[in-house]
Amino acid sequence: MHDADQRQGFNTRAIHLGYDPQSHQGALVPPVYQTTTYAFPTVEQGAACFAGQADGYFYSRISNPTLALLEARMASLEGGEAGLALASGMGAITATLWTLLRPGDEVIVGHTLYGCTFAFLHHGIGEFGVTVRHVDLNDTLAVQAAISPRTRLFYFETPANPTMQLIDIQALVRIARMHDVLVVVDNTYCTPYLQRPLELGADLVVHSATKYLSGHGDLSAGLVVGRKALVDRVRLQGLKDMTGAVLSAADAALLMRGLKTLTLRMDRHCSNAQAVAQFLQVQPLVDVIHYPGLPSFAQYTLAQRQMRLPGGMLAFELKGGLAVGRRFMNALQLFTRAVSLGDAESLAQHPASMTHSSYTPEERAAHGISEGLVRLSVGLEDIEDLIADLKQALAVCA
Ligand code: 7XF
Repeated sequence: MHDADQRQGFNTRAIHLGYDPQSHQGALVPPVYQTTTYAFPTVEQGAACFAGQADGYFYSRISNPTLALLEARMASLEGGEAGLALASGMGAITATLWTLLRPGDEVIVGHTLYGCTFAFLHHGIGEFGVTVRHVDLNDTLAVQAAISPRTRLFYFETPANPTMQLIDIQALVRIARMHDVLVVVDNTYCTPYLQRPLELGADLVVHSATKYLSGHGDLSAGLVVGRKALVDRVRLQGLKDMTGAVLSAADAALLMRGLKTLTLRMDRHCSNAQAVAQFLQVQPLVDVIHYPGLPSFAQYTLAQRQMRLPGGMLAFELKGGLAVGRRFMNALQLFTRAVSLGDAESLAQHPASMTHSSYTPEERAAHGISEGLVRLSVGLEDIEDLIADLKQALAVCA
């Protein structure tokens, strides 16, 4: 019996939790339940499932045994009671917010957010009667001033995509508790290996599992983790009735394969990113660099306290702004010009024209996303080769 429990280590749980090969013909790797529907022994049993009076699978848009194993593993790794797998990060975010917010409600969100999350807030749920307020969530007075009796939740990324700004989760949770407000954290950049918001008091964590959790750029997935009562609501409203953003069982199985090597990959992402940041920091052409592992990073102390390691993402600006940034990116030979993050391959992208093009130029300026910002997702290649590529691309710009 390999059924790991919460006392076992992170890696052991990522590999074994919830699965006993002896219950599955000895198969080392869990079988994939490639089925949409489930046979009821009797009409009465089917009715009880639909009424929520009996446990059991009845339709894979709602639940599936392969997804259930993934959900149990992610719940354990995040330190939450329950998990929910969805078809994408946006599936997880939209299902969660559609479930928790109603017309007339207010939501307080971080200063900067991933472009499609921003678009969903302002052009999706914002057009259905929810008021969205961006606040500097590290400014306690500003947060308190923005709260009203209609405020239902705080929503943010830490580090934020693409600015790398951090939010002090514990400090914000303290304010949320005083006002009966839920705290929802997008933990995509960190994964539960680097940061566990639920242990700091957050109510729900959402993920784009398309990134580090799967880790190989070959699937789209999202996850929600937190208290069972909340996650059940997201499953039965946001997933089942509102978005239908169900993850395929085959992708759930691939995602579980990714989880088995999560900490090994994250350790390498972080050490490579640290070396890249230290290299870039001393280049004459680099104007400003944002990486939580640099002592010059404005929130270095918070990063040390809140994150196990500083992560694999960084952003920087070159002297000469957008024009030089473009020349630099076009000169890269090993870094791939692509959006997304957390893959084995190192990726470089331009937030203003790519991931954050759903902001208007005025909105980008107001939300701290400069037009010349270059974002790197540092991969798993040999660090000497990554540095050599950056060096030759900088030489082209000099
Ligand atoms: O729906 P997806 O799986 O692509 O996840 C959406 C999402 C949610 N939260 C954060 C912090 C994200 O970064 C993303 C997706 N970001 C990619 C990027 O920034 O490169 C998307 C490429 S347009």
